[in-house]
Amino acid sequence: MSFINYSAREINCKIVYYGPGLCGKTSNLNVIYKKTNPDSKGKMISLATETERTLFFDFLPLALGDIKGFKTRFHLYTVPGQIFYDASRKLILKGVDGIVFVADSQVERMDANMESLDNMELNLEEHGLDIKKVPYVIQYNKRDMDDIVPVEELRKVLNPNGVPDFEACAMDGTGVFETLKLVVKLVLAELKKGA
Ligand SMILES: Nc1nc2c(ncn2[C@@H]2O[C@H](COP(=O)(O)OP(=O)(O)O)[C@@H](O)[C@H]2O)c(=O)[nH]1
Ligand SMILES: [Mg+2]
Repeated sequence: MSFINYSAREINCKIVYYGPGLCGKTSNLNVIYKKTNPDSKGKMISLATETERTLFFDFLPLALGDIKGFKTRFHLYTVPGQIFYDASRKLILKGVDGIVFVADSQVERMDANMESLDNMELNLEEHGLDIKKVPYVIQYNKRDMDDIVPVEELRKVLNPNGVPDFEACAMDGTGVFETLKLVVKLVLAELKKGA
């Protein structure tokens, strides 16, 4: 549900990076932020969850070209992974235009991946959204680590519908822009359908 600002001639889109705690969501945004031209990005807000009174998201507006004279502005968010921040996760999904599910490839995080995926589908449902209809890509992160699940297995378990998926190492940036570009492309395609 993109937000159109007619006076500024801007279309605002929201992309949410979802996934279990420590899977690499913030690392994705850090890479994107670092490698983006200063003219096309706003301020990144990134707050730790350990301290009190924190906002539980990362936020990164990115301007990525025009549609019919309107600038498109993408707002990238991450959700807190920990179980007890469910209310924040739900809130952050409100009005989402595109989703990146970041999976942690480590064998020991497979249960956490599945739990987070279930939680995401449930929270989307509560907003009346169906993951089969929202622009959606999956990223298998931490491919550089030892003791990881083979991609074919990750696919079977986390991607039964065969949405676009990517291998990544968010620490060095591998796969980060491929993932972002595809979800942006899907969101823009959806926008043009409605335009
Ligand atoms: N080896 C490795 N470590 C990663 C990768 N991505 C993230 N990390 C590390 O995993 C930890 C958690 O990452 P973070 O982005 O904060 O996870 P978040 O909780 O999903 O936001 C950090 O120490 C990162 O440096 C990766 O692809 N490979
Ligand atoms: Mg984070």
